[in-house]
Amino acid sequence: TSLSLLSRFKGALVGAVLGDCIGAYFEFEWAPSIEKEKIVNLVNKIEAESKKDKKKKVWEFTDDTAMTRSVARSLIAHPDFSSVDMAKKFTEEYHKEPDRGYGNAVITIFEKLKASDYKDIYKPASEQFDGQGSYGNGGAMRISPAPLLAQREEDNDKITKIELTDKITRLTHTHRDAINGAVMQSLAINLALKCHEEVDIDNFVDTLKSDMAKVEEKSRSKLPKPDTEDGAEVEEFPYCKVLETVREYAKQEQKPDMKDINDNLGTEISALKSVPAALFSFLRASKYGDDFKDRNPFERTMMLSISLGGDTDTIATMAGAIAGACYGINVIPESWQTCCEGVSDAIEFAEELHKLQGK
Ligand code: F2R
Ligand code: MG
Ligand code: MG
Ligand code: MG
Repeated sequence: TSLSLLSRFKGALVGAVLGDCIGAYFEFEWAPSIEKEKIVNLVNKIEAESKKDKKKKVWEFTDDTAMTRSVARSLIAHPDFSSVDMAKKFTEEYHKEPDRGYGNAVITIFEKLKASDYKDIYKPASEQFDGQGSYGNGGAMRISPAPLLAQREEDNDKITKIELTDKITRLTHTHRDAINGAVMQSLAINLALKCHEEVDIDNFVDTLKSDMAKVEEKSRSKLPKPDTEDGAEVEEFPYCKVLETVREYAKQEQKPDMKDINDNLGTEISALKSVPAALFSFLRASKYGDDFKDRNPFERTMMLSISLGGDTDTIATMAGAIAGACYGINVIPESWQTCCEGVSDAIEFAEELHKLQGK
């Protein structure tokens, strides 16, 4: 039987929340990798906790989810996209709960937007880092509602999806790598919405690579070349290049070495060094059990993505969105859902976005 689109929408948004809440547990450690026992223990703890009637511990979401919720709410209220509304939602949410663990630089944008009374929405982001823009993964981490909404524009080919992602990302991130990372995450979610039970890794990577080749070709001429510290030559197609490494590690018979993943994909706060790790986690876990053999592919995606270390909440939120879009809500453990903050809202957003299909 084929999965309903609604189930996949719920899976994507709930997967994103769970990745953030569970992954955040290790973000402060900023470890090069997390031992599998630590992750198994945390998951066991969550599953035991869910059986409690009273005083259940709730794992809280961070900036990743705070911003995703604003993207969802804004797109639901304005399906044709309102930059002012979305910028306001980001800014108001930040001022309401500033302690969700936002990036150090992005908060300057919220201050400037508020002070300027939302006059020039795209200006503060373009001024970040002396005009270079942020290369952080803050655009990619929050993008999941966009490919769900843009699913309705299927006939319009991929342009709509890419443009919507671009406009949402630019509100805070104007660096080429941040924008293209958000685009790759968005396209990966869209592809996952169409996956069947068995994920074809080669086909997934090939499709993504051919789309990213067009995206990177376009930004070569349109977006400023990023500065390099030592004046070294800038890689013109960094996402296309890393996709080959993702393919290799996802497919190899042997369990990949964590150090290799860290060195060659990255688990950092930058988009270029975190979006590939999320995609790798999803693809690898679709085929191999590795350290988490007794778990289903969704659970394995989450556990593997956290075990990579570094920016764990963000890599897990991105991996969770892709896996959820692929496998749907029914494979996501009930116990995880009851112990994470913001799950019922995510389900509601999925329903609202689903209602907008065909409109
Ligand atoms: N902020 C966190 N976690 C704390 C990270 C501690 C870590 N040890 C560390 O700082 O290395 N998590 C949340 O932030 C990430 C999303 O960030 P976002 O929204 O992209 O924010 P921002 O401030 O724009 O960028 C993040 C940092 O990246 C560096 N950076 C970005 N662009 C740069 C540039 N052009 N030149 C130099 N540095 C740049 C800065 O340090 C920024 O502060 C997620 O992980 C989320 O969970
Ligand atoms: Mg976070
Ligand atoms: Mg920034
Ligand atoms: Mg993070």
